[in-house]
Amino acid sequence: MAFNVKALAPGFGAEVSGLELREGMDDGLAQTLISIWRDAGGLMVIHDQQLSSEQHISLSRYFGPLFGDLGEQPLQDTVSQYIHPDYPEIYRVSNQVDNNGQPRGRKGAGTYWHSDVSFREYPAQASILLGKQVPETGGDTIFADQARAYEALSDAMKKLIAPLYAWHDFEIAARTQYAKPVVVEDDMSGTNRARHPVVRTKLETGRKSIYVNPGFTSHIEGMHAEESNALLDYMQKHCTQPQFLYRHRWRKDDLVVWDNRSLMHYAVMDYPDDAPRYMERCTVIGERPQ
Ligand SMILES: O=C(O)CCC(=O)C(=O)O
Repeated sequence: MAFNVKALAPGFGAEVSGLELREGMDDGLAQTLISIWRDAGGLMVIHDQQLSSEQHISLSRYFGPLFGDLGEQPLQDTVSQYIHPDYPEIYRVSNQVDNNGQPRGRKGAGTYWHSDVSFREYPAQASILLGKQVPETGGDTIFADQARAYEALSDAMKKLIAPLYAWHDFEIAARTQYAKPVVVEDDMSGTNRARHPVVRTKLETGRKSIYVNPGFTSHIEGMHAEESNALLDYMQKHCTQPQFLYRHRWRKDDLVVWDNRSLMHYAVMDYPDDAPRYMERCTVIGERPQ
């Protein structure tokens, strides 16, 4: 299948067009797309994908097992109300309500810098988000490349953070970032707290990235609160500088695949409620950060 690939931004990201994944995905095409994604630093946009839920799920599984597939604590524990009623592999993000007054997905999901599911021992690797309804303007998603952010640090700072571990805690986001009453106490059940290295290395490439995020990282282990807060504040400023960012302006039927091991993202909620936005996400479970 012939298709076009272009760079999205000078430092990272690939844009793929001219590909109809609904016509079928085989091992060869999947490996080609995974290589493009990996070489582009873990960000790939594939335009014009009118996929059924089954097709979305089955192509996502080429990237690895999805949350829930391995019988581990499912992602649903933290987002129970927003899981697709017929497809437990799909998490929904939306500003819309259905005819019964039920939300079609989490409203305002990810309106803060985060890396998906970093509060688990085995956090998300790829997230694969399909934009089914997108506002005419606004509702962009911003990605921050944490590998290049790491590489830009001084050697002294790299040495300082190399041995550090940080704690990630779902409650940080649930209690501070999400609009009430969106998060319910049920969403807090299970183990949603994990300890990870501040710098992680991607298994396939050996490339290092900063792995703390304002959404879920509560503190750096072994530091006084003032020290930990100061270092995390510095990291946030450093990691979100414009040269590390790509801002995605959604087109309907964009399929965006990002690697949570080396990218943070931020969903910009600047669109009105009467501009429908509906997205479906499959989430690939990753390795334990090293
Ligand atoms: O709605 C978006 O643009 C992204 C939502 C988000 O942060 C996520 O799915 O993790």
